[in-house]
Amino acid sequence: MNEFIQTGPAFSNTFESDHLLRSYLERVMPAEHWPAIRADLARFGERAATELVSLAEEAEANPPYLRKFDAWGNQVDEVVTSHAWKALDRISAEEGIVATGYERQYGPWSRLYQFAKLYLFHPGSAYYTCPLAMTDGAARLIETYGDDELKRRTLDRLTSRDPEYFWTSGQWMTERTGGSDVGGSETVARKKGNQWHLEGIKWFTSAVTSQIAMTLGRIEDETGNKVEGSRGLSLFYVELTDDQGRPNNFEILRLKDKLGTRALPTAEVRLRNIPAVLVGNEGEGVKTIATLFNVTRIYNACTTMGAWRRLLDLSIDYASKRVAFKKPLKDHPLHYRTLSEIEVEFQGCFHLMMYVALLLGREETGEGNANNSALLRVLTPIAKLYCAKKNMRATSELVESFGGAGYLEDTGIPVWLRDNQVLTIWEGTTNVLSLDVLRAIGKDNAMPVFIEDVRKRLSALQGPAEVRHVQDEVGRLEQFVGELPGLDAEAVEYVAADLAFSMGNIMCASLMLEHADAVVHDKKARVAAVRFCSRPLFEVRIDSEEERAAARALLF
Ligand code: MFK
Repeated sequence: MNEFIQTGPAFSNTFESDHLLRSYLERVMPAEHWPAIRADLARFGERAATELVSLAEEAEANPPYLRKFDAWGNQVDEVVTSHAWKALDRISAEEGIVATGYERQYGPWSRLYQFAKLYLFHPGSAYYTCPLAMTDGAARLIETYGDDELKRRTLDRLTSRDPEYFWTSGQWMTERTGGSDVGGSETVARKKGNQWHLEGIKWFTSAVTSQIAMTLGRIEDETGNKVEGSRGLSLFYVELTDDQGRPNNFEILRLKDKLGTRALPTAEVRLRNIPAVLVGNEGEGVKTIATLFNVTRIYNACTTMGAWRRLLDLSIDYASKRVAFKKPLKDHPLHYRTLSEIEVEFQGCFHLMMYVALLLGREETGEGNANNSALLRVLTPIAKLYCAKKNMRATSELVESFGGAGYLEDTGIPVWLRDNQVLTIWEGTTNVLSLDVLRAIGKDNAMPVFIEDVRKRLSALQGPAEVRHVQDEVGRLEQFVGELPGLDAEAVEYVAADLAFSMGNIMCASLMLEHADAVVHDKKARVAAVRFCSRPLFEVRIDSEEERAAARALLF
């Protein structure tokens, strides 16, 4: 009898094995910083490939549960999490996954270093990166809008490396009436004396075990009057536990039964006059919390890339081990073509994500040029939506690349499919973020800045055909922008996703060419850039009013 047993896929030190990460950082980081950063990432890459993997598996196998009452009938609302989940919290603090961005030891490059570490951390974090994203966003928000008292109370904790002192933050935004359309939120904020209190239900509260949360409430005056819509919402800071560590004037109604991210406790909560502190101006809650979700959106892009790299590495390794039709999968033309196209897409997205991290670091340290803010503003939603969606498509292909094994839970492959799906959803769906790109273009004049940034990068490169192709595609984008004033609002919204993906394509292409030009000895970078650029990049399809009506009539 044939006793054949297939060897499974494996991986090693995730920094040392990541050619693109190393070559990119080595190129971009100043020479005086690189040795220290390299040493830390190399050490962490080993931890990411060993200890973190075991912890993530343990956390996934022991999902959190809600202990609603104790044995004597007292309502305790305790979310019980696994040993591994708690260990991931401690490790994230020790490793400075949030802190690195605020210590600013490497000036504008601190964020790049931090996001490189986050990228390595994520695939073995069981989504502990979700609370960390919100913690980082809250720190940035409090740094920007908090008063001295709030800063004193929270900032050191949110950015601490001491696990005993470290706090995480939730971002409680979504309600039953207000998901993407946060303006529909029903939570009411009332003031008694000098103290605000919030009452309402928050429908999705990830990081419910955090110490604090940033949330929105609609201010109601003594006569019961409220301003409707998003202009009536204000931002509040709440502390989640009382002196005995119990929920502080809120109730955990249930934990969500999610498709994936099962180690992460996401809850539905009822606020019962929870004491709150107003942050920023009354009625500017959405605008103020945007500071937080613009950070979490960059986390989303970064964690997407970490997840993508891991599954792709597993698939590449497996392609060397698995033999079919008398040769390894890697020698089958259709198989290596499929994986190489995914690698090319990955590299484009990687450059886009890292560029946004660099822009964020420059912004926060005042080292950016005059265009930095507008570029960061528009590339944040583009990076989030573009990376998440491209990864989701790649994930389906990569799961398939394992054949039947990819469909078996105990290979550890299906979890990527479940978990990656959240990345296109949380912190704004693809369509909502495409509309945010329009907002950035309309309000922050981001389009000329975007075009100038790409043109400047391309003009510094030698002129092979692919550079000219990208230049032509930028020309098509510019021509479309010229036509925009002639389109009505519905026509513009209709093409918002096409526009966002076209801008993503063009930015990725220019960044890949720049990298390939700078690392001339690196043939892989050139091959990836040429392959990425040898296809249409500007892909906006403008339908007439009749065509749009016909598209709608297909469905409704
Ligand atoms: C990992 C595990 C996850 C577990 C499961 C998760 C599943 C559940 C997912 C979640 O619940 S995560 C939370 C996701 N929710 C969002 O990300 C919200 C998505 N919706 C949006 O982003 C909408 O675009 C938005 C709510 C912001 C629309 O708000 P408005 O108030 O209707 O729009 P408006 O009036 O244009 O914007 C108000 C102000 O905010 C404006 O400023 P001004 O007052 O000065 O005019 C905008 O310019 C500003 N603003 C909006 N978005 C901004 C922004 N400013 C900077 N950056 C932005 N991105």
